[in-house]
Amino acid sequence: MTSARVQTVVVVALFAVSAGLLALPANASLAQTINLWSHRITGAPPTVDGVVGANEWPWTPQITITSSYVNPVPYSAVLPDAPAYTTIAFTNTDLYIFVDVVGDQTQDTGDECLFWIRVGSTTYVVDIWGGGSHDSVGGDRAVGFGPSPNSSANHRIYEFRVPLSAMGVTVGQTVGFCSPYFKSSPSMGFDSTTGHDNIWPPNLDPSNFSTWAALGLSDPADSLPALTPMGVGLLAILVGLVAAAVLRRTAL
Ligand SMILES: [Ca+2]
Ligand SMILES: [Ca+2]
Repeated sequence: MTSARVQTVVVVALFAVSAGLLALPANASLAQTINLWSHRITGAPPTVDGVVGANEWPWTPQITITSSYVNPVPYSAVLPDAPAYTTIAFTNTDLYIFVDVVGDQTQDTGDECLFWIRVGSTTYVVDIWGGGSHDSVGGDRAVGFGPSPNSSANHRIYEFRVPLSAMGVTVGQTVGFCSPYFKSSPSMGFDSTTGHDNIWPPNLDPSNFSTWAALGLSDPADSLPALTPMGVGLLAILVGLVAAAVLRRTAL
Protein backbone atom coordinates (compact mmCIF):
# COMPACT_ATOMS: atom_id res chain seq x y z
CA MET A 1 0.00 0.00 0.00
CA THR A 2 1.39 3.37 -0.94
CA SER A 3 1.95 6.02 1.69
CA ALA A 4 -0.86 8.08 0.14
CA ARG A 5 -3.28 5.16 0.48
CA VAL A 6 -2.18 4.56 4.05
CA GLN A 7 -2.77 8.23 4.74
CA THR A 8 -6.25 7.97 3.22
CA VAL A 9 -7.18 4.94 5.31
CA VAL A 10 -5.93 6.54 8.51
CA VAL A 11 -7.79 9.79 7.91
CA VAL A 12 -11.02 7.98 7.03
CA ALA A 13 -10.73 5.83 10.14
CA LEU A 14 -10.12 8.84 12.37
CA PHE A 15 -13.16 10.66 11.02
CA ALA A 16 -15.34 7.57 11.33
CA VAL A 17 -14.32 7.05 14.96
CA SER A 18 -14.82 10.69 15.88
CA ALA A 19 -18.21 10.76 14.17
CA GLY A 20 -19.21 7.61 16.01
CA LEU A 21 -18.37 9.22 19.33
CA LEU A 22 -20.27 12.35 18.45
CA ALA A 23 -23.25 10.25 17.39
CA LEU A 24 -23.98 9.03 20.93
CA PRO A 25 -27.59 9.88 21.71
CA ALA A 26 -28.12 12.91 23.91
CA ASN A 27 -30.14 10.83 26.37
CA ALA A 28 -27.58 8.06 26.66
CA SER A 29 -26.93 8.77 30.33
CA LEU A 30 -30.66 8.41 31.03
CA ALA A 31 -30.93 5.08 29.19
CA GLN A 32 -34.68 5.41 28.64
CA THR A 33 -36.36 3.28 26.04
CA ILE A 34 -39.12 5.83 25.37
CA ASN A 35 -38.14 9.27 24.17
CA LEU A 36 -40.68 12.07 23.90
CA TRP A 37 -40.29 15.47 22.33
CA SER A 38 -42.31 18.52 23.25
CA HIS A 39 -44.10 20.78 20.80
CA ARG A 40 -42.86 24.37 20.64
CA ILE A 41 -45.65 26.90 21.19
CA THR A 42 -45.20 29.68 18.67
CA GLY A 43 -48.44 31.59 19.29
CA ALA A 44 -50.50 32.22 22.39
CA PRO A 45 -50.06 29.45 24.97
CA PRO A 46 -53.08 27.41 26.08
CA THR A 47 -55.28 28.74 28.87
CA VAL A 48 -55.14 26.50 31.91
CA ASP A 49 -58.83 26.44 32.81
CA GLY A 50 -60.08 22.87 32.26
CA VAL A 51 -61.84 23.84 29.03
CA VAL A 52 -60.43 23.00 25.59
CA GLY A 53 -61.03 25.26 22.63
CA ALA A 54 -61.08 23.96 19.07
CA ASN A 55 -57.56 25.22 18.31
CA GLU A 56 -56.15 25.55 21.80
CA TRP A 57 -54.08 22.35 21.66
CA PRO A 58 -53.49 21.84 17.92
CA TRP A 59 -50.54 19.47 18.33
CA THR A 60 -50.49 15.69 17.96
CA PRO A 61 -50.66 13.96 21.36
CA GLN A 62 -47.35 12.36 22.33
CA ILE A 63 -49.10 9.71 24.41
CA THR A 64 -52.25 7.84 23.45
CA ILE A 65 -53.79 5.31 25.80
CA THR A 66 -56.01 2.99 23.79
CA SER A 67 -58.48 0.29 24.77
CA SER A 68 -55.73 -2.28 24.20
CA TYR A 69 -53.37 -0.68 26.70
CA VAL A 70 -52.38 -2.78 29.73
CA ASN A 71 -50.95 -1.17 32.84
CA PRO A 72 -47.42 -2.31 33.76
CA VAL A 73 -46.68 -5.05 36.24
CA PRO A 74 -47.44 -5.07 39.18
CA TYR A 75 -50.40 -2.78 38.34
CA SER A 76 -51.69 -4.79 35.41
CA ALA A 77 -54.78 -5.75 37.43
CA VAL A 78 -55.69 -2.05 37.53
CA LEU A 79 -57.83 -1.28 34.51
CA PRO A 80 -56.70 1.70 32.42
CA ASP A 81 -59.03 4.43 31.29
CA ALA A 82 -59.51 4.11 27.59
CA PRO A 83 -58.76 6.11 25.67
CA ALA A 84 -56.85 9.16 26.87
CA TYR A 85 -54.61 11.59 25.02
CA THR A 86 -51.67 13.50 26.50
CA THR A 87 -50.16 16.47 24.71
CA ILE A 88 -46.97 18.22 25.86
CA ALA A 89 -45.80 21.63 24.66
CA PHE A 90 -43.46 24.36 25.82
CA THR A 91 -42.54 28.00 25.62
CA ASN A 92 -39.17 29.40 26.63
CA THR A 93 -40.47 29.71 30.19
CA ASP A 94 -43.12 27.04 30.76
CA LEU A 95 -44.05 23.44 30.14
CA TYR A 96 -47.71 22.81 29.27
CA ILE A 97 -49.48 19.44 29.58
CA PHE A 98 -53.00 18.57 28.43
CA VAL A 99 -54.59 15.26 29.38
CA ASP A 100 -57.83 14.53 27.59
CA VAL A 101 -59.30 11.56 29.44
CA VAL A 102 -62.18 10.77 27.13
CA GLY A 103 -62.55 7.43 28.95
CA ASP A 104 -63.59 9.11 32.22
CA GLN A 105 -67.15 10.30 31.69
CA THR A 106 -68.10 10.80 35.34
CA GLN A 107 -67.42 13.94 37.31
CA ASP A 108 -66.04 12.75 40.65
CA THR A 109 -64.19 14.64 43.35
CA GLY A 110 -61.70 11.76 43.48
CA ASP A 111 -60.78 11.96 39.78
CA GLU A 112 -57.11 12.77 39.50
CA CYS A 113 -54.17 13.33 37.18
CA LEU A 114 -50.56 12.93 38.25
CA PHE A 115 -47.10 13.21 36.70
CA TRP A 116 -43.61 12.91 38.08
CA ILE A 117 -40.81 14.86 36.43
CA ARG A 118 -37.23 13.92 37.30
CA VAL A 119 -34.49 16.54 37.08
CA GLY A 120 -31.11 15.40 38.35
CA SER A 121 -31.81 13.76 41.72
CA THR A 122 -35.08 15.62 42.32
CA THR A 123 -38.56 14.34 41.50
CA TYR A 124 -41.19 17.05 41.00
CA VAL A 125 -44.87 16.18 41.45
CA VAL A 126 -47.40 17.66 39.04
CA ASP A 127 -50.91 16.82 40.17
CA ILE A 128 -54.51 17.88 40.48
CA TRP A 129 -57.69 16.16 41.61
CA GLY A 130 -61.27 17.27 42.18
CA GLY A 131 -60.52 18.37 45.73
CA GLY A 132 -57.23 20.19 45.22
CA SER A 133 -53.64 19.44 44.37
CA HIS A 134 -50.76 17.33 45.68
CA ASP A 135 -48.37 19.38 43.64
CA SER A 136 -44.74 20.13 44.53
CA VAL A 137 -43.61 22.44 41.76
CA GLY A 138 -46.13 25.27 41.29
CA GLY A 139 -47.59 26.87 38.21
CA ASP A 140 -51.21 26.50 37.14
CA ARG A 141 -53.51 23.46 37.36
CA ALA A 142 -57.07 22.98 36.15
CA VAL A 143 -59.48 20.06 36.05
CA GLY A 144 -62.63 20.30 33.95
CA PHE A 145 -65.48 18.21 32.64
CA GLY A 146 -66.87 18.69 29.15
CA PRO A 147 -66.37 17.95 25.45
CA SER A 148 -63.13 18.35 23.52
CA PRO A 149 -61.99 17.92 19.91
CA ASN A 150 -61.31 14.26 20.76
CA SER A 151 -64.84 13.51 22.02
CA SER A 152 -68.18 15.29 22.08
CA ALA A 153 -69.20 13.39 25.21
CA ASN A 154 -68.53 15.10 28.52
CA HIS A 155 -65.32 13.77 30.09
CA ARG A 156 -62.41 14.69 32.34
CA ILE A 157 -59.98 17.31 31.05
CA TYR A 158 -56.75 18.29 32.80
CA GLU A 159 -54.46 21.19 31.96
CA PHE A 160 -51.14 22.11 33.55
CA ARG A 161 -48.54 24.84 33.32
CA VAL A 162 -45.21 24.18 35.01
CA PRO A 163 -42.59 26.96 35.10
CA LEU A 164 -39.29 25.62 33.80
CA SER A 165 -37.46 27.75 36.36
CA ALA A 166 -39.29 25.96 39.19
CA MET A 167 -37.58 22.76 38.09
CA GLY A 168 -34.26 24.43 37.36
CA VAL A 169 -34.36 23.52 33.68
CA THR A 170 -34.23 25.42 30.42
CA VAL A 171 -35.33 24.71 26.88
CA GLY A 172 -33.16 22.06 25.24
CA GLN A 173 -32.71 19.91 28.32
CA THR A 174 -34.10 16.40 28.81
CA VAL A 175 -35.96 15.31 31.94
CA GLY A 176 -37.42 12.06 33.24
CA PHE A 177 -41.18 11.73 32.85
CA CYS A 178 -43.79 9.24 34.06
CA SER A 179 -47.31 8.91 35.37
CA PRO A 180 -47.10 6.54 38.33
CA TYR A 181 -49.45 4.72 40.63
CA PHE A 182 -48.48 6.16 43.98
CA LYS A 183 -50.21 5.56 47.31
CA SER A 184 -53.55 5.50 45.49
CA SER A 185 -52.76 8.95 44.12
CA PRO A 186 -53.13 8.00 40.55
CA SER A 187 -52.04 8.85 37.10
CA MET A 188 -53.17 10.31 33.79
CA GLY A 189 -55.94 9.97 34.75
CA PHE A 190 -57.69 8.15 37.51
CA ASP A 191 -61.47 7.66 37.37
CA SER A 192 -62.82 7.50 40.89
CA THR A 193 -66.08 5.88 39.75
CA THR A 194 -64.53 2.87 38.05
CA GLY A 195 -61.05 2.80 39.60
CA HIS A 196 -59.58 2.85 36.10
CA ASP A 197 -56.10 4.31 36.12
CA ASN A 198 -53.58 5.05 33.35
CA ILE A 199 -50.08 4.20 34.55
CA TRP A 200 -47.36 5.05 32.04
CA PRO A 201 -44.86 4.19 30.45
CA PRO A 202 -45.91 0.58 29.84
CA ASN A 203 -42.79 -0.79 31.57
CA LEU A 204 -42.81 1.67 34.45
CA ASP A 205 -41.18 0.83 37.76
CA PRO A 206 -41.17 4.24 39.50
CA SER A 207 -38.10 3.31 41.56
CA ASN A 208 -36.11 2.49 38.41
CA PHE A 209 -35.52 5.73 36.53
CA SER A 210 -34.44 3.90 33.40
CA THR A 211 -38.07 2.79 32.97
CA TRP A 212 -39.33 6.38 32.89
CA ALA A 213 -39.66 8.17 29.57
CA ALA A 214 -37.13 10.80 28.55
CA LEU A 215 -38.89 14.07 27.76
CA GLY A 216 -36.95 16.51 25.62
CA LEU A 217 -37.83 20.13 26.33
CA SER A 218 -37.28 20.87 22.69
CA ASP A 219 -38.96 20.40 19.36
CA PRO A 220 -37.13 18.47 16.60
CA ALA A 221 -38.70 20.90 14.14
CA ASP A 222 -36.45 23.57 15.64
CA SER A 223 -33.25 21.84 14.58
CA LEU A 224 -31.72 20.25 11.52
CA PRO A 225 -32.98 16.79 10.63
CA ALA A 226 -31.21 14.14 12.68
CA LEU A 227 -29.02 11.63 10.86
CA THR A 228 -29.47 7.93 11.38
CA PRO A 229 -26.38 6.02 12.58
CA MET A 230 -25.86 4.79 9.00
CA GLY A 231 -26.18 8.37 7.76
CA VAL A 232 -23.60 9.54 10.28
CA GLY A 233 -21.24 6.78 9.19
CA LEU A 234 -21.60 7.60 5.50
CA LEU A 235 -21.14 11.29 6.21
CA ALA A 236 -17.97 10.51 8.18
CA ILE A 237 -16.58 8.44 5.30
CA LEU A 238 -17.39 11.21 2.84
CA VAL A 239 -15.73 13.85 5.01
CA GLY A 240 -12.73 11.56 5.47
CA LEU A 241 -12.34 10.99 1.72
CA VAL A 242 -12.49 14.72 1.04
CA ALA A 243 -9.95 15.42 3.75
CA ALA A 244 -7.67 12.67 2.45
CA ALA A 245 -7.89 14.06 -1.06
CA VAL A 246 -6.95 17.50 0.20
CA LEU A 247 -4.01 16.08 2.14
CA ARG A 248 -2.80 14.10 -0.88
CA ARG A 249 -2.95 17.20 -3.06
CA THR A 250 -1.09 19.11 -0.40
CA ALA A 251 1.59 16.40 -0.25
CA LEU A 252 2.15 16.48 -4.01
CA1 LIG B 1 -57.93 25.51 28.30
CA1 LIG C 1 -64.70 10.15 37.00
